[in-house]
Amino acid sequence: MEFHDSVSLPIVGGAEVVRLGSVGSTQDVARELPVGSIVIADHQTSGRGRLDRRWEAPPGAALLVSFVLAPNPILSLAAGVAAAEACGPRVRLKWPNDLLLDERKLGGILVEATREKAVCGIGINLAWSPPGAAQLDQPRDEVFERLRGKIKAWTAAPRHVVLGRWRELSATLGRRVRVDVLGAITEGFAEEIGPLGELIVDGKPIVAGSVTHL
Ligand code: BT5
Repeated sequence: MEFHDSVSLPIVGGAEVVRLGSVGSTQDVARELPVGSIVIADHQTSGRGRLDRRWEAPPGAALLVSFVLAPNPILSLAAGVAAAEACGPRVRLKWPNDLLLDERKLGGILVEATREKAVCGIGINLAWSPPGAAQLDQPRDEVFERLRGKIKAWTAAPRHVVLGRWRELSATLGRRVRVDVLGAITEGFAEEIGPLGELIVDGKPIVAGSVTHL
């Protein structure tokens, strides 16, 4: 499919899919749109991850999409489940928000929420990946259409069902991990995820941070 600037296609409920050629970040366009909207871009000049990290992808080589959704405390995990299923059976999840293929990072999820809405950005490497990362080598439109359906289903699913599916897809649970919470490093055994998606390491809940599988 061709990507054009500023072409909008109506979807049910008055929301829209905005398809862009080049944009700073799909997150910033999505933030201004109503719940139900989707922003997809061919290229981002300032794609971002968490904590102001950069998200890199050459033009046309990745799925770069932001969904405007209702706030949901386990959105990051529901989106991870949706994205893993949209990619295929070999994809696993690393807490809190990475998609892994053969233990390498295939994609990432960034949730930026206000009281009214949550903007869920998903980046998936398709035809290119940075050194040490993975790529899916599947057509962008097909991955996007599957992802759209899965996001709809998993964001509406009951919390215990999302958590159960996340556990099945997890590459983190049952492993020794190193956790970095704003520079404070701990190591331990990743035992479980709690009811709000927190990672339980040696009995202690971790609500945010970066995990390395050991
Ligand atoms: C993430 O952050 O993994 C969330 C990435 C979300 C990107 C999407 S694209 C659509 C939407 N619009 C945006 O502007 N963002 C979202 P984090 O866990 O902080 O990981 C970021 C780190 O991943 C970087 O510091 C790099 O080390 C690495 N990285 C950057 N680009 C990558 C890529 N294409 N593939 C694999 N790793 C990458």
